[in-house]
Amino acid sequence: MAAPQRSVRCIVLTWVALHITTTEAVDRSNFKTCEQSAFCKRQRNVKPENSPYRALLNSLDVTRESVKLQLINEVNKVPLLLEVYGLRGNMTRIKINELNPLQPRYEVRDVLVREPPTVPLTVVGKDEDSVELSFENKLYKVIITSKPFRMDIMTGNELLLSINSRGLMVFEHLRKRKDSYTEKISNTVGSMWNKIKNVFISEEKEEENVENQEVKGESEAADEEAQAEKPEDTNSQKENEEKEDEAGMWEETFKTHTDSKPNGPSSVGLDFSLPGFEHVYGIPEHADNLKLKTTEGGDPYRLYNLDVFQYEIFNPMALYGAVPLLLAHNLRRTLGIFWLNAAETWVDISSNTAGKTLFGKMLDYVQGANEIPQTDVRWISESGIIDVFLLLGPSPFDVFKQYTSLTGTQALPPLFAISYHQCRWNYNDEDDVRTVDAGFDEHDIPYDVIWLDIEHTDGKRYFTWDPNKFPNPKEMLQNLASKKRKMVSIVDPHIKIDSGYKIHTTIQSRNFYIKTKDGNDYEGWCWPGSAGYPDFTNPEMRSWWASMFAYDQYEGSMDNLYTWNDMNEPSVFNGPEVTMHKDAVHMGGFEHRDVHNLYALYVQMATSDGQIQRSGGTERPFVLTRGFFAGSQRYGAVWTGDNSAEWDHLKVSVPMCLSLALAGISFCGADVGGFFKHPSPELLVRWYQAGAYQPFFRAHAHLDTPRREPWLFGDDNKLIIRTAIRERYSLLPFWYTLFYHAYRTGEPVMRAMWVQFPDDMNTFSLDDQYMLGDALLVRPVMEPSVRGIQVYLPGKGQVWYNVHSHQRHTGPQNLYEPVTIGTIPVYQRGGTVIARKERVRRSSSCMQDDPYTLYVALNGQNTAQGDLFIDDGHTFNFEKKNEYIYKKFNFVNNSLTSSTDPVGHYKTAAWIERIVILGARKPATVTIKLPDGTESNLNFEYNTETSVLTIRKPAVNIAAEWSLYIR
Ligand code: NBV
Repeated sequence: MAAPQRSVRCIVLTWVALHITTTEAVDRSNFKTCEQSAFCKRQRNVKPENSPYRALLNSLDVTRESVKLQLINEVNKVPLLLEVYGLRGNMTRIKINELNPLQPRYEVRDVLVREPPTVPLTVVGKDEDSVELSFENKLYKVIITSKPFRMDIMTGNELLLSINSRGLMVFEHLRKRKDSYTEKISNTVGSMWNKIKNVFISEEKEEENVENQEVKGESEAADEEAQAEKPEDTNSQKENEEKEDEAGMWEETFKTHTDSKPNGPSSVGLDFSLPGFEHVYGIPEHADNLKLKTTEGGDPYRLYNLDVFQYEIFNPMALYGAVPLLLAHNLRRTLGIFWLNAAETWVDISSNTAGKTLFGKMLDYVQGANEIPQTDVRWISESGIIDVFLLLGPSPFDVFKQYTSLTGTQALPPLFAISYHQCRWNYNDEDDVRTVDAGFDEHDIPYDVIWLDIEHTDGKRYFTWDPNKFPNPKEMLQNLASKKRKMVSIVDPHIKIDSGYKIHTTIQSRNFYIKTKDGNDYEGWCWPGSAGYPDFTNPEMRSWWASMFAYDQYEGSMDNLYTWNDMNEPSVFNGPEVTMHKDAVHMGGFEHRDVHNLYALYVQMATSDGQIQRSGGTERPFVLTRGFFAGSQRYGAVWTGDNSAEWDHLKVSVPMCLSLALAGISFCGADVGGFFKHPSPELLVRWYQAGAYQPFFRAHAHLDTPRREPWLFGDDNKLIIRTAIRERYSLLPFWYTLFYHAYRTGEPVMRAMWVQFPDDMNTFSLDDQYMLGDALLVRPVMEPSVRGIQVYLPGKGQVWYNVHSHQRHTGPQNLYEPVTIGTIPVYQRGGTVIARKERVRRSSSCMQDDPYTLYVALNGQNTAQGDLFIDDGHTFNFEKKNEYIYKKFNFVNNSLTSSTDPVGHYKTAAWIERIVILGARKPATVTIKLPDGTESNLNFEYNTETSVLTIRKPAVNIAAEWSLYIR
């Protein structure tokens, strides 16, 4: 590898310095618009019209597993292969690839948890222009129309979704560059060479003919049909040839970077029409509202993992992660489109009702204009194949189940990981760590984890410690362990090129680095200066990386040290759009272009495997990642990156995490307080209150900001922050149970309101309030100096209780809730039971055996149900040895019953110290009956004003079965 030149080094360091200190917003010009991205522009220039693609019905090949047939582009005659699969659980998969690509096109690996089980597809009808397939006991029909090619998915007589109905499908086939000789030659020598040039051209054409004939042999059905209709005149061919010369097809320059594109154009695009749908969601990560907007007249939503410095909010620009899953919802059903492609992707959304006011829509309705609302979605990716899963619901929870059956569910985090985390860039040295840790005890604020950012390393060499600032890491970790606390250290994937650094020399000698197009180790600039980037797509590389987390490899590490993967988009300071050159080469010869959005997932996968392995497979890992892709939920948590200490950034954290949750990633949070800039005390307080009710709860701050530990903002503010953090701790049993469900069934922890109230249109666009599970409605205060907030309480006749005042409200209503700086508006839904631990201690592990309080919130029918999951909080024993307790609580007929799943067995000393019943009537007696028949009276208090019944000391072990009678 060449040594970096001094001048280059200076430029980059200045660049980095500017980025660290500036307070300006994002420099948009660093990032491409669709117009500046050649493939996006090419694809978007194709306007709705008759599609040139035709399905060759003669080539239909039906097996038990799939239906295959060929498609032909009538213009260029390149044959494609269409595969349709019926998948178990109301899904279908559609794959389109070239029938005979010049070289294999990349197909995404390691995202699907297994080859999805199929159900038989049967041909139920066929004529010369269409074929009709059905699956799932004829519940769904797929109609493939030949000319032009389109597909329609129906259930009964209802059209659910159409594909290529707007004729926007574009599949750029791989080809040889036709003008490579001609350009070079004619530029240099001139007309004399034209003769030779012609010779080359005819030779090339001949070669091509030979190749085409080979294709013919392999795909007779396609070719016969295609040849039969080959147009006499060559106008369309000419058009096509002209397109092959378009700028940006074989080379593309953005700012100072040139993408060599040795494989030429290779993009794929397809349109989907969703009749009857006006609301679409998902495709994180964007700093935008929950409900996706139409993109006509602007840029499409972009999915390309990027390190965007000081990102702007409420726009469709790409951010650190990408999940190509879009959900559509209406009053009757929810659908999902999962576009499995890891290349740069753009998503255009249009709608026939966009821009119409509610009044306009009503007028249409009254006047019987009767235009069915429709949303159209167009996906465009730079390379790979078309591989799309249609998740047919019909309920939101069905879609979650379908999606997570493909990509996996949220890993169950260790309990400490859903507690409070204290981070900053940087805690400077061991003394600093000790002082901050002691500060939490002194101020009686619980916390579980203190974090070390890049400055803790020896010169940004990950897996090492700065010998002066952190000379005794084990002692430091031991001190934290004595308080049952943990630490997280940062391990980024850019590796300092330094012949004295073992991690680098091993990666280099094992040939594990990503390569440049010329076959050298790819080198980019990042925190350590010149850095190599391990090829995490290589399973051998990943397993070696995992082995680096062994206690004897990562010196100074202990079992209470966990990991943070930052900059894994990957971030390359001197690369195009601050990331890796697309023509860099990975294992198997695939270009970075093909796998870009997968890189971060692989980094987190290898890191989390490393943590599992170091414990011999017993301990659950915790890894935080900034970049992500579909499936990242299997490896840990995600945060929303470098936000700012601004009210709008606090606000956008809610839809950002809600979108991630819709796309399978429940473990999400935003830097509490905002990363850049310094928050006002009010903003900080509000952020803690909001963060306490988001799945990943971590305060973090930029190197240049003043210190922000919770006690530095005056006593009053400290107490409010403390209350918010303590509220989080008391609700940990509830959070943990929600995560257990996410792990088991794929349902999100933090839920968009419409997920829980799918038939209430008023919830469809809400993104300043949300549900935790089905029980708590949270509406954080995210505006400065307000005395009250507006909250929508949905559900006809649905009862809601303010969790602090226990005031009862009935939905649906828009409630005005007066607030003070201490208020966090949270409501428990009538009909639910949640468990809390109300003796908050210094960390979650200290509370392991503490007693529980059950909160039973009665609905209008005086019933309620809830559950609770308990295990040791950190091992896989719940899974491997059934060492868990799973409880169900059921309140009906004035009696509360606690039953236990008979499979689980786990011993705990924790007991129930209180049962609080919201919305109760005043009883004469309360008794508890145990399975052995003993019945005893319990003490209780009744508050007539709030209708709250508090039953003291049932004093039964949480695992026990019992019934409580209120008479
Ligand atoms: O490692 C330093 C920071 C980190 O604190 C932050 O959380 C990451 O998102 N990192 C980005 C790199 C530099 C940001 C300017």
